[in-house]
Amino acid sequence: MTDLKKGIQNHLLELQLEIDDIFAKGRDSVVSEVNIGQIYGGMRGVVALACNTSYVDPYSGLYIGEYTTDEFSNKLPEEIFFLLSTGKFPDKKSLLNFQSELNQRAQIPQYVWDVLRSLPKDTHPMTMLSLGILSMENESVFKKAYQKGMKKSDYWKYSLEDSMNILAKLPALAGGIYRIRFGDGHLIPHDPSLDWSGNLAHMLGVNDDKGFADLMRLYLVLHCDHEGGNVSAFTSRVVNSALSDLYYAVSAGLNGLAGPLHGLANQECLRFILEIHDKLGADPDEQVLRAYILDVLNSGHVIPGYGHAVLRVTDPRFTAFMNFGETNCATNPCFKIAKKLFSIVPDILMHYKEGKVANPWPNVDAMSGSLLNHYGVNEFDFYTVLFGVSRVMGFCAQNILAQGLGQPIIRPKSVTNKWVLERLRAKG
Ligand code: NMX
Ligand code: MLT
Repeated sequence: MTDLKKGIQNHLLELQLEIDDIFAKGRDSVVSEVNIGQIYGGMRGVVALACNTSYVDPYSGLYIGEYTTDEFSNKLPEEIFFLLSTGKFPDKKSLLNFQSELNQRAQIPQYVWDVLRSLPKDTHPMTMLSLGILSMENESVFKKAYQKGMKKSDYWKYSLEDSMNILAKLPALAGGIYRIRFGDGHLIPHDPSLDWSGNLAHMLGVNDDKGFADLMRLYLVLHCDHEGGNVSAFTSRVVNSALSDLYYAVSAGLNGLAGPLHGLANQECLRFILEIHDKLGADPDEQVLRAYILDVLNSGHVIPGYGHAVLRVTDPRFTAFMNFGETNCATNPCFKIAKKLFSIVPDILMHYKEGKVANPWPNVDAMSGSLLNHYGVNEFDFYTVLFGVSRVMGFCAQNILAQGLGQPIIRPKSVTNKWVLERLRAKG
């Protein structure tokens, strides 16, 4: 048994003991009330599911295990996947074994490229990523084992296998999508001497600058997971709870991530910054920029990269990216505009329409695109693919642990307006 599998098994035993203790103390205890506004308002703030990979504190941001964003942001993505799924960082030997496993499973079947090359030339890269994963669904070992009648207690082990096969292929899949969609279509071979993020940087074929490889590492760490309620992770979890294998569940999660209010804000931020650069110049006057931002808001559009459903402070992931930019591309025009927006937008959002925006501060997307642009990845339609490569780690870890804990199909109750009205009448 690999160190990763052993680590997950031990983590599941620990988590199960915690859950047994919680149930013994108060299985019927109420932790959250749901009001009518929340039923119609996206369940905002409703505590309705357990997720033990990560947690988002509204005032201190993302924790993975006990580690703050600042404490884990210097790690390798492979170490992060270990932490998400086992609750601990790997030792050196376990890390090397994991990286070797990923290298052995990195080869993508030719039919995947045939599918992707058959698509219209202007297909969105997120469509290509979701489809690329789904096209391999027939490789699922979970599905084959389920059809043979495997025990429920083994589900997570086969989902771990599917996870390893999917994660291993993501750098080549993302690199190939970039080369097919934006380049000469020539695929750059996987380099077994490079780690997971190093291979992604390599197979994009954009920039062999060490700074770009460092950015890819940081990028794949910071986007990995964001507790269980974000659209992409929650979608993936709900789909996998029906025992749809991880190829279906990962593809579904990526489809959620492709939304402009979620992962696609990643690309929309750079589009926004480039429009400012084109219309107002590289160093716009503050008052002119304020007027521009208000025009965007008054036209009914959101300011991409700002706001959050849970956070009520500047996203620590934004801060990590900004610190990277200060060190590596402080004079880049897009980076400077992104910084200027950071000095202006929160104040505007705080006061706009009596402060209707619950969180006026930047989220993970407000800075990341400017850094990619600096290193020559100018096709911002591709940016969310990088977000997706990282987020698949969270999808896989959350679903492996949920299966290992025997969590059932997710199926909350919906009600009609009629039901709500009758409820209100009964309350008088
Ligand atoms: N610009 C303009 N208006 C905003 C913004 C923003 N950045 N954020 C929220 N609002 C509006 C929101 O549209 C709503 O308006 P209305 O009542 O007219 O529909 C009002 O403020 C209240 O919304 P909130 O409760 O503050 O935000 P909610 O929790 O509903 O949504 C987001 C959270 C992240 C979807 C929202 O802040 C947003 O649309 N941000 C811009 C898009 C973005 O950056 N998304 C990426 C999030 C992170 N990620 O990677 O997924
Ligand atoms: C994420 O990383 O998923 C985003 O910040 C959105 C969220 O947490 O809802």
